[in-house]
Amino acid sequence: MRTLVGAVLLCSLAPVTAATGPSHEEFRSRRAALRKSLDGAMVLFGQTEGPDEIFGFHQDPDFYYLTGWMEPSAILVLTPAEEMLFLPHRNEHAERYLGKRSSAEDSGVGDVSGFSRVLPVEQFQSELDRVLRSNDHLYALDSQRETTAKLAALYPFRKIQDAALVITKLRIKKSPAEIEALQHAADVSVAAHLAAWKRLAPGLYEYQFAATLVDTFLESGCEGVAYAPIVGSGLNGAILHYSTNRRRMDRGEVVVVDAAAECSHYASDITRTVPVSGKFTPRERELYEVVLGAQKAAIAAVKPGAHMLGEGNSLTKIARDYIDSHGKDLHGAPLGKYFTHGLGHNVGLQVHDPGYATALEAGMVITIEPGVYIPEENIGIRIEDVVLVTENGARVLTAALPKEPDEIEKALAK
Ligand SMILES: [Mn+2]
Repeated sequence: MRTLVGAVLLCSLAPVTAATGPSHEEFRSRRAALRKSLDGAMVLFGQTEGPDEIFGFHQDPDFYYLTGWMEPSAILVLTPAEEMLFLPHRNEHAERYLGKRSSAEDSGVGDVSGFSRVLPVEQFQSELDRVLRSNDHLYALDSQRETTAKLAALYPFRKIQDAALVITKLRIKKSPAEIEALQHAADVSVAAHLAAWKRLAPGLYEYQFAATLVDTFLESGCEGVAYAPIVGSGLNGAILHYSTNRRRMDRGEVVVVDAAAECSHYASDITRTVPVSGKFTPRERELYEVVLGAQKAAIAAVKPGAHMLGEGNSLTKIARDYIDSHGKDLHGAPLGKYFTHGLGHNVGLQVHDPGYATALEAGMVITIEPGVYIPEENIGIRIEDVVLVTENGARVLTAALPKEPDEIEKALAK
């Protein structure tokens, strides 16, 4: 009976988000991996409440990656030898608005947080003083300007190094649990595109298409969008980050749909370009085949050791060369100059997950998204998939969404 009461108490203390996403064990092993590569002390500040309670609390992604902690104003201290989570005291006034919070005094806080040492924030400075006696190097995030400036004021004779690269080196390679989460976000996003395709017809507004996408994300239990959905028909398709979504779509044009869900903190990122009437015109299909050929050529070259960028046989060069050697604009010029953005980026907790110039390694997850944008023809075409680099090649996490033009027309047929 006593255990039962204990379990019930713990449940009522647990933050809602503990039920989804990776386990405490996963976060603990991330910290263990980071501490192994650390040659000093690292201090990370969790997001504070901020002025933005209307749009909800968003944890700092690096802080989340290492802690899974979703309550505001926590601080993390890591050294090769130890790890500590600092929590603010209870604030009854704030809790009336925002719900119950954990504090270092709670009896079950170790189980709730996954940390064996949880201390009140008042002890942060004395504990940091202590660990710095045996650690020369101090790491903090350059991106957390205000708090890092305060640290620098506390320790004027220490050079504070940016923690970002150390953390990115871990974040860039996804664990099996992360790959599972990314696959789930991909699956929900694919289902959302298919649901929106079902209602696509001349006369539908871009925002109505977006509504079905977002509806599917939420119905599937995901938090929402990984980024503002882009539904760009006709000339809007040539605007790379168009998200106004106000236009009425018409026959004889294609719509660029770049939209994906965020589920249990992990993002996806998919683009498809589909004909509003259900059938590509011959010119649309011609241009579409060029982008598709470039995307397939780049995906076929994804493997450990390949490079995204560079003049050698990089994936970007493969895609650009393909676009430049297939198809022409209305003046007979090659199409490469209409491919006006990067070929892809890392995906993970963030849709644009941090990365750095390095050869691909197994476990990295990237997008491959060539496009051509020709305002003179009122057309943009982009095709984007999320790709996991495997030991000997690639696995396309978003492969379930058709991209062959015949398959798209079949899927759009009413
Ligand atoms: Mn993308």
